[in-house]
Amino acid sequence: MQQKFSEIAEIFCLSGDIKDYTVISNGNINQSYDVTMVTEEGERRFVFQKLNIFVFKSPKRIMKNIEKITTHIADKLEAEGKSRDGVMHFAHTVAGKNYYMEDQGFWRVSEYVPNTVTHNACSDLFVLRSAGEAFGTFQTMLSDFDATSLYETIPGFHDTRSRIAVLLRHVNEDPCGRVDEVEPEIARIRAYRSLACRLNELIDSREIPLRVTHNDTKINNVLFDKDTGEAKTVIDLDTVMPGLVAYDFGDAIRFAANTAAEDEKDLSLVSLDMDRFRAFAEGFLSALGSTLTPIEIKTLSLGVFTMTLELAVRFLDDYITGDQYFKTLYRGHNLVRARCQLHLADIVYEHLGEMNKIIADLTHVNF
Ligand code: GN1
Ligand code: MG
Repeated sequence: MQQKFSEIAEIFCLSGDIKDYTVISNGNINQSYDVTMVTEEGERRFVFQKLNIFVFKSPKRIMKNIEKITTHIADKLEAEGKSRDGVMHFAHTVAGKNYYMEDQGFWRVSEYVPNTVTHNACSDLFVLRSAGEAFGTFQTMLSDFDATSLYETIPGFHDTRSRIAVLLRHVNEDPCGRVDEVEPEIARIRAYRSLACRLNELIDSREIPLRVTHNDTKINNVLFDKDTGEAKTVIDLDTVMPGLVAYDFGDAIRFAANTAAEDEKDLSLVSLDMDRFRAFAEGFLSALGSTLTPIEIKTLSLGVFTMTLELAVRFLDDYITGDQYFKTLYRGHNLVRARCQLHLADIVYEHLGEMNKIIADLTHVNF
């Protein structure tokens, strides 16, 4: 790898030698490395990333989107006299490209934001409030961005209705002979189908507006200041596309308010921590609240349910089609993930009223 990284460093015009690197284990899709280089000015750290081109069929389009988004946000931060650390910065090749494509892969390099940490799980309410604010602010920053100028990098990414339809088609085809084993899960997904498609209906009837959203708001997609715990930078911009506020809110909660890991085998550990929910919601709504329409506010909790069920559907679909999409660490990993998310969806369903009450309380909107 060292040799490969030297080659890539040169292509991205980074001077100095590779000192060492570690594999970044966060993320279920791309391969990421934390690379330290020794330069004349001292040590510098970068994130070298190899994109998964099975998942991202048009990686150049992703990088085009990212260029536009980061420029837009950086210009705004600058105009407000704030630090550019709040937005990711990618290295460019001699030819001015923010990627390098070769036979074996598609590479990009971003600067490591100094003095930051990521969290895979977090019970610190200050950190969660700050994460909520960061994702809310990210959306505010892009509220005047021309959504039509973005490529839809994964068409139908959060189209829950079509995700379920695809799953059920694969259930009929049963390409790997794994369907027998998952009958109970499929029955539960069928039972939830109409509620899970409610957001689709609201989009169809134009009752709910599309905005530019992040679409992958796991808390480990935020960099936090090591000293203060405050959120500094939102990362992983691969899926920034038109979407619903409820997607970003929902995906964040299903990950951050779950008291267990996304792939926990012991389902008794899975629960929804309502203090964490409230903390994230407070931060998110403090950044976005006044710009949201009543219907957007009233569908935030539904977003939590929808995102949780949708991910169960995606993990289960990947399992029955042979584990090609998400990275897996062992046989059956996707099934474990699907069961965990489905169990969480049951819990979220039971908490819809309580979540709505908290959101009503924070926004003064009557439900
Ligand atoms: C993937 O790459 P990562 O881990 O940030 C996935 C998300 C899922 C998530 C589940 C492009 O995100 O949609 O919610 O795994 N990203 C893509 O952990 O499919
Ligand atoms: Mg990602």
